[in-house]
Formats: sequence, structure tokens, C-alpha cells
Amino acid sequence: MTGKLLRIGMVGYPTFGGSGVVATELGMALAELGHSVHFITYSQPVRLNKVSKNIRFHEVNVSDYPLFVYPPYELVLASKMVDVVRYEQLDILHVHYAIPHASAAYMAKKILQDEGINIPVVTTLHGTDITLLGKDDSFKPVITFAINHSNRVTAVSQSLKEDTERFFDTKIPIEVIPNFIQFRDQCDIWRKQCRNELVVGDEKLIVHTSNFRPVKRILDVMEIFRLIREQVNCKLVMVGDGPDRYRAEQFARENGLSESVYFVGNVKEPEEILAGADLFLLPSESESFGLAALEAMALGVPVVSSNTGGLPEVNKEGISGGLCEVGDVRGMADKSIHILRHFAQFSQGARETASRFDLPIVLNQYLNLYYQSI
Ligand code: GMT
Repeated sequence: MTGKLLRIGMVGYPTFGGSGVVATELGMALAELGHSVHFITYSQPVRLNKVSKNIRFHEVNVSDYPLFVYPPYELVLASKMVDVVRYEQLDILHVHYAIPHASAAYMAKKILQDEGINIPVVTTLHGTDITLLGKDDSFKPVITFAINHSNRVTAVSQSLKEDTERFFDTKIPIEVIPNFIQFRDQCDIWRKQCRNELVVGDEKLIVHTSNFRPVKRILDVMEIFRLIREQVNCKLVMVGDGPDRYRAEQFARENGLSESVYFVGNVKEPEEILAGADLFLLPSESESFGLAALEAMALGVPVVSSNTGGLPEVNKEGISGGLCEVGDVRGMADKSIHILRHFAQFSQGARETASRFDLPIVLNQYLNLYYQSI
């Protein structure tokens, strides 16, 4: 895609969550093409690991005034967007996650309109903003309004588009632009390093990464692992942190698995562990896309997942791995054992399936959208 170089405001969560990862990776890729990318959020995005003349980070700082029982982040964010659009002469704001980014962007847009500045807003919906928060009546009017007053709205899967249209009274089209992956050359080196460190002999390595929230069903991960271990010599690496970590650690202790499960916490470069894996588990209750599964597949790691939400759009049964109903831990363990015994075939299938989400393909879709919006 050719066109003028754009000045883009990228707004998202700076954390390990998928929406923040997508916003950051997209911004870095756009900067590599020469576009100026301005990240606007409350702390340095964790995946922002590149120094570039085309990237700036604008921190949103909420003052700790005693009157504020709930610090008004959304207002400060809107003010920061106004400031950055004005000063950096941005062409477009791309906001990831409806709450509070899309609603704050609407306010910024209106303030700027008063000054004769027209800033288009692209909103990308990521999942929990629709599937969990969207069901909560206390957010619904704001999410609906923010969607309907964005210039363009994208969802990361067909499933999320359908959920959005089902839960909200949408007045504008929701366009599907899937998440993407950048294929890495260092895969073989990482695999060797990781396996040298973590496995012995023909042991298999299984990995799960997430925010360990209830929606990820990490106790299912533990139970699937326990069942696999009855037939296959293997270890499990649990990457991430969150509310269910303690329960999963307890499960490992009670089932004599402490020596074979590594809880490694949040990791900035998960690829270095993922590349060493023989299998990735994602038995989530709900998953709009499953970026973590795609990250594994791109490194040649097959995936066993639930068949919820957007996962069937990413993980292909019998090719890149296997899918079962949510909670079917026996089914997931059986598929895992089969895949571990036919790793080479599934590894190739995983890589090939992931190639549909290669970064340049998806980047062009976003750029097209930006050029149509300005
Ligand atoms: O998975 C999470 O709980 C984090 C959440 C987020 O918003 O950061 O992830 C959502 O967005 C990701 C990126 O688009 C998707 O890959 C995840 O599937 C989606 N999570 C859920 O729908 C639960």
C-alpha cells in the first residue's frame, strides 16, 4: 500500500494483554514503514522494545487529588489525545478496546471539532470489551455510543463482529481485520536454548500463556496436563500471572506436579519460551481471537484449544492442532497426546495455518482503512 506517510495516534492498554500487544506491534510495524506513531497511554507499553525516530510515547498522568475516589483517567486521556493531535498534527487516532479508549476518543474528537480540527477515529474491538463488559448494563450505553460514533470500527474476528452486532444496537458496519503475527528467524535458536534449559532427553514441553483470569480456565490447563502425563513424559510452563495463579499452584502441589510445572510469571519476550514447546494449551471459556495461540503456531507449536469464539478461525482441527468443547479436559488431553506423538506434521500445519495472519497482509488492511478515513 502506498500513500502519504501518516501521523498516527495509537491508544491502548500498555499491559501484557492481547489488545495492548496488538496495538504496540501494529505501531512498531507502521513506524518501520516510515509512518510516525504516537503511543498514548498510562505507561510505556510492555512490548515497545524498539527505539525509532518514528515512535513517540506520551504518558497519561492522572493527578492524585484527594477528592478523587476514582481518578478520572478517561478525562485525562481525552485531554492528552487533544494535546497530541494538536501539537503533533496527527492524521488519525486508532484506539484499541472500547472502554475507555473509544469513549475518550469521542470526547477528544468533539473538543478538536470546536477548534476546526477534524480527527478521524478508528476503533478496534478486542473481545472482553464486548463479550464480558458489553454484557454489563453499566457500560452498555457508553460502549454502544462509542462504537456508533467512531469513523470506522474493526473487530479481530468474524465471531467478535457477530457478538458485537448481537449485544449492541450497532448503526455502523463492523469490519473484520484479524490479529497478525510477525514470523521470526530466531525460532531454531530459541528452541534449542529453551529445551537445553527446561527438558531432559525425550521429554515433551507444554506451554500456556495468559493473564490467569477465570475466563482462561487455567485449572483446565492443569488437569489436561495431569492427564497427558499419565501417558507422555512431559513438563508444563505456565507463563503469565493473575487471579487464578494460586489455585493452579495449589493443584500442582496436591497432585504431585510441582517438579514438572514451572510458573515463570509475566515474560516480556514469550517467544523465547514458546519456541521450545511441543504443544500450546488454550482451553478458554471465551476468546475473541486467541493471539497467544497464533503466536505459538507461528513458531511451529501446535495448539489444543477450546472451540469458543474466534478460536476456530485461528486453530484448525487436525492441521494446526485440535479443538474441543469448553471444559472437555479428557478430549483435550487425548488430542494433545495424539499431537505430541505426531509433532512434526502438526508443527508444519501450525506454521502454515499461521501464515494467513502474516503481518504485511494485515498491515495493508489497516493502512487501507486509515487512508479511507482521513
Ligand atoms: O485475553 C484477555 O483476557 C486479554 C484481552 C485483551 O483485551 O487484551 O484479549 C482479547 O484481545 C486479544 C487481542 O485481540 C484476543 O486475542 C483475545 O482473544 C481477547 N480475549 C478474550 O476475548 C477473552
